[in-house]
Order: sequence, then structure tokens, then C-alpha cells
Amino acid sequence: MSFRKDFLWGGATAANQLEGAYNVDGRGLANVDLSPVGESREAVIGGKRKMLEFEEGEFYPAKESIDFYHRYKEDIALFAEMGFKVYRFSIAWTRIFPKGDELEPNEKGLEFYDKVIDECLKHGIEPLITITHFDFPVHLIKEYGGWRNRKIIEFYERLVTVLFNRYKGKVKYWLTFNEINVILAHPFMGSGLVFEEGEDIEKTQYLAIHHELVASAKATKILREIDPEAKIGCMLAAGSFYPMSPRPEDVFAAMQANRMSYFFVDVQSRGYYPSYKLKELERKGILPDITEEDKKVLRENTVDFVSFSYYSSRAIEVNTDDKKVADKTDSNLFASAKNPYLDHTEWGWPIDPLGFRITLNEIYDRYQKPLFVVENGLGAVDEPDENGYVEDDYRINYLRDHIKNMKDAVELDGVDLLGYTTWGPIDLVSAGTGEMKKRYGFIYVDRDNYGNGTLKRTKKKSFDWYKKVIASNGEDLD
Ligand code: P53
Repeated sequence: MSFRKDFLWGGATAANQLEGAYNVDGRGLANVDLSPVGESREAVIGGKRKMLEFEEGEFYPAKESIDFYHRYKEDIALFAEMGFKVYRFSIAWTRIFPKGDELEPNEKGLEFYDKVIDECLKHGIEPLITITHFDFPVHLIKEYGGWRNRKIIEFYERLVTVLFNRYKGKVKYWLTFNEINVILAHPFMGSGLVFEEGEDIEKTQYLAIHHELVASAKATKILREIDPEAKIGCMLAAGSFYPMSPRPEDVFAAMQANRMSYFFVDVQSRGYYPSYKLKELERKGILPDITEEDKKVLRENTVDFVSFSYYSSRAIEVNTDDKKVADKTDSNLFASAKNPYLDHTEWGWPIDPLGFRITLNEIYDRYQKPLFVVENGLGAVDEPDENGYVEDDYRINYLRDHIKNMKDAVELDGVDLLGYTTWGPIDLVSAGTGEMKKRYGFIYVDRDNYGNGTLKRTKKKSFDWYKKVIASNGEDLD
């Protein structure tokens, strides 16, 4: 026996990367709307260049995205045609609370998600909801300084309370924060943080992180009160770090790099700050105020399952005088050394299917809780023929190799796995670069980096392939 009978196959998206309609039905402005495509993007998403209004001469892809807001029926029908058992999507916080600090939610915003959820259920698709996938209301940045302010926890509690009450009995799987560790690499895009000149960036990051961790535990508590049948998980941008050599210095660096990420799940899954992080933050003089009440909330409200994204492994080596640092890969999450044993994608991300099995095992060993792979896939340039058809064998190959290794992790290693959702089952805007050109979908969307195109949807070759994979519960991967 390989995958469980009720294994949840499907796909994953994020609100701002596909909905569009950024100012429709009362939606407020969010950090993710203000992340332009092109040269300015890196400084903006890194929180180094403040851009809290739309600026002349910049293009903001999230304003329209692929207009899922008006086309969700057609898109969900296509997911259903592939046989999806689950559809992972996220809520745009600013549709529900346009400014973030209101007392009453925006009914129109909720109605949109009512429709999306009902559409899924109509097709027998289980909704898996990410409460915040990088979204953060701009008003909360301007008035409160974002997650560095403890007050944001209350606003987050208000958001989740509305959602859990509204969708009680309908939604069984929730995630609190998408890729919670992205706050370290892209603090603005990941969490809406912008820094002032001279500010201790790391100190602010860990303060904001602490507030997010407490908010995540409080959401867990609230869900258990409102809908005890439902399950809640954390979500990590994963991908194990390998040492570039057996030099103990490199091995130690890899362990530390892994801990940078696992720290978040250590808290969310075990319920307390690990000693290595407490020591580090104390040493640097940046340990946030962790109250007795925080400690209690964290300890009593650990997650039911651990979810993560996996695109690639990463390699690391220590820079010493006698040895130059290896070429950096283009991967924009953590700068890492270039692994000479692996091929790389057009965007420079390493391709490492066995690394997927390694990561699955590492996480399962560490937490001993059910896992859920909620993102995996290949971002590539697609070239449609005259009928708009894409023969994306490269994507099929990537997914096949990864699914095989996931199967080994389950079958040979005994990892307890609930499901697998590929990233971007329909082409959508890239989070890292803002491009449309970097495509992940089984469904092609006619739109370019600057918003030209008809938005027409066309099935790619991988569409039928994934359909077969799901129908055979992962047995037929040819
Ligand atoms: P894009 C960086 C590295 C790994 C995952 O990424 C990342 C990021 C963010 O740039 O994010 C996740 O679109 C994220 C999705 C994102 C997807 O990976 O840069 O949860 O929102 O689209 C793929 O190719």
C-alpha cells in the first residue's frame, strides 16, 4: 500500500496571485498589491524601499492577476475535471477587513469566499484554506507599524473568528500563515514589514515573528472552540540545506541554516522556543518580550499537522580565506551555494527530487505529526503552439520525479502524509519576481508580465497527465 485511500490530491494558489479585482466590492489595499514587477521589486518586497502607494511608471500585476475573482467557476470546474480532491487557496484579509482594524467584517468580501467554497463542495473538492498567504492590510502598516506591534494579534484573532464561525462544518483544513519563514527573506511581501533608517532589522523581524507565532497559536485555540472537528496546520518554506563538503564547518553551517527555518515549526508544533534560538536572540540582545501568557498559549495550542512547500534543496558552505564561496544560485529565498550535482531551472532553482524525500523524512522525524505537502512544482517558460497548446513534458518530468520520491517516503520510510497540492495548477503571478512568464500551471492563461492578453484558459499536456495520476492514486505516473 502506498498513498492512503483518502489521499488529498490537488493544487494550491494564493489570493493576490490569481484573484485580481483588487478594489472591487470594498476590498482594501494590501502589501501584496504594492509589489511591482521589474527592477524595483526586490527592494520593495525586502522592506528596504517603502512603497505604500501605487507609483507612476510601475506595473502592479496583482491588481488584475488572472481575474479568478470573476472566473472562479470556470477555473474550479477545470480543477474538478482533473479530479482534484482538495483545492488550497487563501483569503485576502482586506476583502474581509479592508483596513484591518474594523469591528465588523465586509459582507461582500465574505460572500466571494462563500461562493468559492460552495463551488468546491459542489464538485466534491475539499477546501484547504490559508488564512494569510503574505497578505497584510496597508492601513495596519501605516497606523500600527505592522506585525512589530502586538496589537495586530487582536486583529488577526478577529479575522479568524469570523472565518471559523462562517465556515464551520464546511472547511476541515486550515493553515495559519503561508511560508511563515519568508518574513526573514522578504519581510515586506511576506508580512508587510517596512523598516526605518537605522532600525535593527533583525530585532524587528523577531518581534514580528513572535507576534505571528502567538497569533497562530491563538487561531488554533479559537478553531478548537468553534469547530473542534476541523484541523489546523503551520506552513513552512522547506527544502533541506546540505553542507557543500564534509568539513565540519560546512556541516555546522547547514545545521544552522536548517534551524533558521525549523525554529518556526519547533514553536508551532512543539509549543515552545527551542534553546538554540533563545540563546541566539539573548546573545544578540534582540529577544522579544515573551510573556507568561504567551508561553501558555504556545504550549497549549500546537498544530494538528505540519505543511510545507518544497521546490528544491539548498547547499551551503562557509566562506574562509583559503576558499572562495561557490557561485550563488539565483534562488531568492535563501542565498545558497550552487550544488554541482544538480540541474537547475530557468530561474536557477536546483532540481532535486531525492531531496524531496530527504526533506519529508527530516520533517517527519523532527515532529512526528501528519504532514501535508502544500506546494511543489516547476516554474518554466511555456511556448504555446498556434492553438494555444503547450507540450510541457519538462513539467511532467519534474512532477513525476518528485511524486515518485514522495511515494518512496510514504511507502518505504513510513512518512504519514495527508495530501499533495501542486503550486499554481493554473498559471498565476509569481510571488518572487511578479512575472506571469514563470508558469507552474496545468492550465495556460493568456497574459504576459505587463497585463497584455485575453486571459483565455487552455489545458496543457500536463493537464491530462495529472488527471491520470490522481485517478490512479499516484500509481500511474507514466
Ligand atoms: P515563485 C521563494 C522561494 C520558495 C518559495 O515561487 C517561495 C518564494 C517566494 O518568492 O514562495 C512560494 O512564484 C509561495 C508562493 C510562490 C511559490 O512559492 O517566486 O508560497 O506564493 O508563488 C513559487 O516562483
